[in-house]
Amino acid sequence: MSKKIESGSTVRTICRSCGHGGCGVYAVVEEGKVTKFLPDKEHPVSKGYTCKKAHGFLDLQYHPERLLYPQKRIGARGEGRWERISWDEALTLLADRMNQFKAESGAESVVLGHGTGRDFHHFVYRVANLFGTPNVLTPGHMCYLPRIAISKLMGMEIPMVDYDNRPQCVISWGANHLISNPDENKGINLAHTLTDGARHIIIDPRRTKLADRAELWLQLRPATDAALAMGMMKVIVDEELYDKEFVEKYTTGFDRFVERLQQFPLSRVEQITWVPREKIVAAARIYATTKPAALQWGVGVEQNVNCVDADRALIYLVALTGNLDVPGGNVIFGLPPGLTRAEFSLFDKLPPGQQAKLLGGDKYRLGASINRITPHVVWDAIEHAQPYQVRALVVFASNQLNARENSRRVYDILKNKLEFFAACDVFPTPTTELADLVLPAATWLEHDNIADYWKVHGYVFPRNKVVEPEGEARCDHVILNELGRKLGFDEYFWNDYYASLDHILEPVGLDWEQFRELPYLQTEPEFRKYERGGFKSKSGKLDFYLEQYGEWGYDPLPGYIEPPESPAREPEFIEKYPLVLITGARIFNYFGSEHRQSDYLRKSHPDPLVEIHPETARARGIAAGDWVAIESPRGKVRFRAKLTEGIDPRVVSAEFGWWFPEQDRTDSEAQLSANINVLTDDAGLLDPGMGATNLKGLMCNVTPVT
Ligand SMILES: Nc1nc2c(c(=O)[nH]1)N[C@H]1C(S)=C(S)[C@@H](COP(=O)(O)OP(=O)(O)OC[C@H]3O[C@@H](n4cnc5c(=O)[nH]c(N)nc54)[C@H](O)[C@@H]3O)O[C@H]1N2
Ligand SMILES: Nc1nc2c(c(=O)[nH]1)N[C@H]1C(S)=C(S)[C@@H](COP(=O)(O)OP(=O)(O)OC[C@H]3O[C@@H](n4cnc5c(=O)[nH]c(N)nc54)[C@H](O)[C@@H]3O)O[C@H]1N2
Ligand SMILES: [Mo]
Repeated sequence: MSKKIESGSTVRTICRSCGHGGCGVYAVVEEGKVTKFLPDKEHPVSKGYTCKKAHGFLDLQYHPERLLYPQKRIGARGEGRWERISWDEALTLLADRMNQFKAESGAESVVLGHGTGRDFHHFVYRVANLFGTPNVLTPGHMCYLPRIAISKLMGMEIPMVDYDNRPQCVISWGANHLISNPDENKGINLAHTLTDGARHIIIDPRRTKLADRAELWLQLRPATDAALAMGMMKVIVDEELYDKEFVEKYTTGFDRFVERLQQFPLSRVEQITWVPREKIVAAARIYATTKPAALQWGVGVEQNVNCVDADRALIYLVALTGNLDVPGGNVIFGLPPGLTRAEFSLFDKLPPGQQAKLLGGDKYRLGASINRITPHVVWDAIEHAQPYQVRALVVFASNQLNARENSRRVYDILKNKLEFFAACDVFPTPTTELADLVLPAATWLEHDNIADYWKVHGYVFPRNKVVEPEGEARCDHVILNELGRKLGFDEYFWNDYYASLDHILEPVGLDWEQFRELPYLQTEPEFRKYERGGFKSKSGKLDFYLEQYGEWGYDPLPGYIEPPESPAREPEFIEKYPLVLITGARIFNYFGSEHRQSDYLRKSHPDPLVEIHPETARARGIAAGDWVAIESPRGKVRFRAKLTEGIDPRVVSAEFGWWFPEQDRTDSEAQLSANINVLTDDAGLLDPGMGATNLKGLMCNVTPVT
């Protein structure tokens, strides 16, 4: 049972204003309402840090436009006419439609979905697996899951930075952790590590806040990270700066890998990446010779056609320099034994034969190995019944129209092609406006949960409920638990949500009431585990040459290919789209497409911004603050110019997540006018194994808006 919150009390919890969560906070409650947040100085991951998104969340929590009741569409889709219905009606309708599609077209014709990592996804998979659909649509094809998938294929979990044992050198590689703070680790841990004197190298096309203080800033051309990593490793091997003992004892395929490195002489790497060779050599030497050194990478590296090659090259770089699973390097952490969400997800309950129907499973084999799909396979199935007809999409916490590539295609599909669309969200959005059924989700302040950071640090926290839900909002877990029962899987769901928390905690000998009183559970990290158990690969070692990748029809060794749109394209194309475009470098005030409703946060960042070099702007007659049009072969959007010397004159960088809650949500042209995914593509040449899309390093033009 949840505890009654006394007026004027504080509740210790974990801020999830950033979906990934979070910073330890004390929420102050006065007369039943949260009034402020105080930092939890004892929190071992956030260490007393919180940001303005916590405060801004108060605007969201009590915002008059929050979704508070289930709603059914009346009239045409996207017309904005709704009928309030009861929860029982809503869930009965949803379950009936799902069962109807299953009976008529197979369970695979229903696609479930979720957005970025939140703490209820295991419930989505539990429902999907029992229901019988292998298809769950997520952003995992180009966000973090590629790292997880390739690490798995190499026989390990993803190696993450161990800030607690103070790296002496950190590379921030396509990761801007002071801004994208809640991702994997907290920015505060990087900040403390630097204050303590660690050397710092930044690999980023943009001069981020720390770049001036960093020892080295490599301003590479977007989407060329794989080539840069290969170039650095060539230096490290040529100069014999690598950990020979590690290579000899714990790896296979090194010879073939070294042969591949010969394709990356510095002259070529310099030409591909635009990074002067002296800097490549300097970065390689510093990283290889400063011990321990940590490599913090982000989606800057993954959101392009070279995604998996960059990811595996970076893992090899860590391993080659003796920084894998050592204190202060990149460590393979674990959760407390037994607390695994994978088991809760019941992948073993997916009926026989259904896994083979995973959309895109025969093409994007690495994605399929961890049950992830790239969106175009779902759109193709809806639009062309290829390889079969998808009829329904049931999505939790995902603003599909904003976050998915090629938004105009997504709009057309959701509005005109999809038979049934249900969306569960905290707010009405341009996406929920296209749904047939809308379910109101409770916020993180309104329910208890077990927070495991989904990026494993070895910590698991109780995330305590602070206030009762507004209106009839329900937390996603409760909704999914009820949906599971409505679908007829009573055996696997619970009468009471708290029983599901008890179920998860049972292997550690606790129930929720006991767990909620604890600060956290922690598994002490163990280091150099490969010395005892090897790697979980066929060879028991870390393979530089991935046989399985070859068998799937991909390159067994990392390499580099030019993005489908790049400065190397034919002159007619370059004339129209001369600038390299980055979409979606993170914004401090906002998380994804959220928070635009908060006056407090919006005040200091009211408009969508595109970063342009002053020279590039001048040549186009653009002044700081002007509205400009950004155009790609998919369409055109309108942003405000932010001039900065911190970007290459050949590159521009536009924010993602923009829509306008203050404007009519059913006015699709207004809502798409600053949606950067109008410019990105969902298909064409993608990362071969994962289907990662080109969100960084595509081509565009920028012109003044008259
Ligand atoms: N061009 C471009 N596109 C990108 C990216 C990029 O860098 N560039 N980044 C990509 C990445 S890395 C990711 S992870 C995705 C993110 O993809 P999504 O997670 O789909 O992103 P959001 O648009 O933020 O949608 C989140 C929605 O969840 C709602 N919400 C918030 N909390 C809750 C809750 O507790 N329950 C429910 N039911 N709803 C909630 C919010 O109101 C919001 O509408 O976007 C991807 N898209
Ligand atoms: N404030 C805030 N925090 C967030 C989010 C948010 O929306 N707002 N979103 C969350 C999510 S879903 C995610 S996935 C993470 C992402 O967080 P990060 O992994 O840090 O990703 P980004 O901010 O997209 O990009 C990081 C840096 O990569 C650079 N970059 C762009 N293209 C390239 C390239 O081709 N190569 C290299 N090396 N660098 C490149 C960008 O300039 C940027 O400075 O942040 C999470 N945290
Ligand atoms: Mo993400």
